[in-house]
Amino acid sequence: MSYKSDMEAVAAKMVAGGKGILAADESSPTLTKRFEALGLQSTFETRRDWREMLFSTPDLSNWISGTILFDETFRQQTSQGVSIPDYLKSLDILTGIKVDTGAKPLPSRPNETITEGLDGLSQRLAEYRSLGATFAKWRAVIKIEGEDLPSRTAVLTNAHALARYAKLCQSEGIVPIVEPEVLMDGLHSLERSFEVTSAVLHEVFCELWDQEVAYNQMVLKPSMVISGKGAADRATPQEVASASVECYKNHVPASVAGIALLSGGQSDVEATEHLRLMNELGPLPWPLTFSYGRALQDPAMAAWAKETGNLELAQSQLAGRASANFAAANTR
Ligand code: 5MM
Repeated sequence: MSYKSDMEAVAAKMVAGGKGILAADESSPTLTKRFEALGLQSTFETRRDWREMLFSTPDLSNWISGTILFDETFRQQTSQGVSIPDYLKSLDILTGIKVDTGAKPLPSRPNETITEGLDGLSQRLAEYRSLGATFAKWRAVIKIEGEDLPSRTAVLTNAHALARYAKLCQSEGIVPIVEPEVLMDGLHSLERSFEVTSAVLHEVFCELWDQEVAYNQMVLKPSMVISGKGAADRATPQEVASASVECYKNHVPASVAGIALLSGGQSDVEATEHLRLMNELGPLPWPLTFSYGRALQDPAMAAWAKETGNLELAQSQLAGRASANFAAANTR
């Protein structure tokens, strides 16, 4: 059975009109860490309540085309007893699912990781599709440290796994989000970030090509080209925008359905400003939008911690970030 036209339509919808993707796919340990830092309790129910609050934000689908879920949320029901994928569908929001099983130490390179999750992936994708998923996500994590990291081994193995995942997704009728994240942790310069992000995107697209992944049926979720968090002379927002766009233009084929950036630990305001400045450099070969996690959710989580159960307070924070990023992605 050919899913080609369905996947083209889903990929186009994910990035259409400046809408973006809400990355709400924190694994339970990660969400627990974020909750506990704010004094919130993390249980099966409290995680469900938090996510239901996010998804039920009034008018969310004006700015958000889809949301990425962790398996736990995917199988949960709203307080009204509706499955989360069905609930999102009723709101005209596409359901995505994180299918990697995490970044694990890379044998022989203990300071670097390889993202795992390929075993049994076809079967898992078929099940997710039958339950309402239309797209998936897999995140590779690349660390910069001096001139030694990342190693070529880390870049090549992660690029290969990303492409294996993407091809399996397309064989099962699911649009892959391909997420090679170059971490912004560290002291590195903008130039080093440019060099590493270029090398990573180059290898990722070589692998995607070799494994015959259809570019118009996928969305790329890259990190920005940005100075390390601890760098002495951090690049300006304008420099980040120019370097990022130059890097993507060099390495991302124009037929890719779209680019949806990750925020990677930037502040919410900074992530929006970078997106705006990049779109100002257009016209670009692909729609350039957002797939933020922390940069969309952080202010809402702070409000939720302050007054848990006050939906309006937290939802107004999410609406504020989502609409600001929508506006940034529509900058011409
Ligand atoms: C939402 O966080 C995702 C990762 O969660 P785990 O570490 O628990 O697996 C992550 O992949 C996220 O989707 C992207 O990194 C984008 O999130 P940010 O916060 O970087 O925009």
